[in-house]
Amino acid sequence: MFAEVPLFPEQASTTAQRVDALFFFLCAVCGTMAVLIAGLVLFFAFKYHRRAEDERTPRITGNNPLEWFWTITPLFVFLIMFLWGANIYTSVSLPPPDALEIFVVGKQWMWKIQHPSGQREINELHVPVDQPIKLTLTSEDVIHDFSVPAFRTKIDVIPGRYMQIWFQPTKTGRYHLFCSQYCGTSHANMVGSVYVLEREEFRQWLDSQAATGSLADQGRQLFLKFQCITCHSADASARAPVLEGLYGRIVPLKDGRTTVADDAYLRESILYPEAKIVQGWEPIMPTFKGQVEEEDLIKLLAFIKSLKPGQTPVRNEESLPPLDAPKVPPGGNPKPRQSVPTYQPQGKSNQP
Ligand code: HEC
Ligand SMILES: [Cu+2]
Repeated sequence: MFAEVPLFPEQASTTAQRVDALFFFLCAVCGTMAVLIAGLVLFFAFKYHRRAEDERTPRITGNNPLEWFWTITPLFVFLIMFLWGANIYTSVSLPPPDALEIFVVGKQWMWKIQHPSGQREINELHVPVDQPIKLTLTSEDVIHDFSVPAFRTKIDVIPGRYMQIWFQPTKTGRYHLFCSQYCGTSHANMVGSVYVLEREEFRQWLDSQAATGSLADQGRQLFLKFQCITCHSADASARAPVLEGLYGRIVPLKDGRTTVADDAYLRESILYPEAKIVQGWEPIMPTFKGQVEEEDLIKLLAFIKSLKPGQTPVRNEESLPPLDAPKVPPGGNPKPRQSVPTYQPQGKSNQP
């Protein structure tokens, strides 16, 4: 039975070996010290035990060289552990610029994944091999923890925040995905699989999945649906700042501070617009908290991030058909419709 329980997960990412090396070092140091101390306790207990009723312990006033030795030596050993750990930590938190960004939303009790090209999955994550993958994660409810032991990837997923981690798979195959933070009744079911595919296979997989446009395209539709466009048009003299090229820029604020327009700032601007007011504008933007779900927020962000000069959509009102437009489309309707909605400037209606 125990033969099926792996003692150690596979090493399937570029960080796996580095994490394991540090782990074995920690185990070796702790193990050596534990054995050494336990051994010495036994040895001293035996060697120095009281042999006669009137035996007295000699007065020992200390040994400076010895004390220096056992203070400085552990200090160095701990510093090695710290620097080694900090080195691995920084390298897993700073994704390389060519990383493929995938979005993860944790929710009681599932993982919802969004690919930049619009494909979605639940409790499954398909990625290409030998490619750095950057995950941007958030939660819809409580704290979860995204953990793929084979990649030695593990990060808390916190509501209201974007967390980031990256990994580079080195082997194709299927690996376990866990939520490793107790998050409620069905926490144990919040598991899934990561499929690492050859690049070509991954492309085929993407093609085989239905996607209604890229994340940015879907975000564009939401931008129209939530009427952001009525204020954020392409006209800089309008009611709100133009959002083109905003991402990554330094934004001057009303109170004299500045901030970088990163993911967290965009998120805050939509959910808590009053938190940071852009210099030169009035705080008239309504909050979209409670209206925009986490997954939609990711799409809106993808849209704003991709928005280049000249790409702001045209406002709906500006594209109304002219008043004398034909009521029947060219080519004619097969059956005459009962009620054709017509534009009535006086506010009257011709509905029956
Ligand atoms: C009623 C008009 C209005 C609507 C609707 C509106 N906004 Fe705004 N928005 C503003 C104004 C005004 C500002 C600048 C003042 C501020 O920071 O709150 C702003 C600021 C922002 C900023 C920060 C801009 C910058 O230059 O730093 C973002 C991002 C943003 N809005 C996104 C959105 C999105 C997305 C929507 C739709 C879900 C939306 N807004 C809907 C008026 C609006
Ligand atoms: Cu969970």
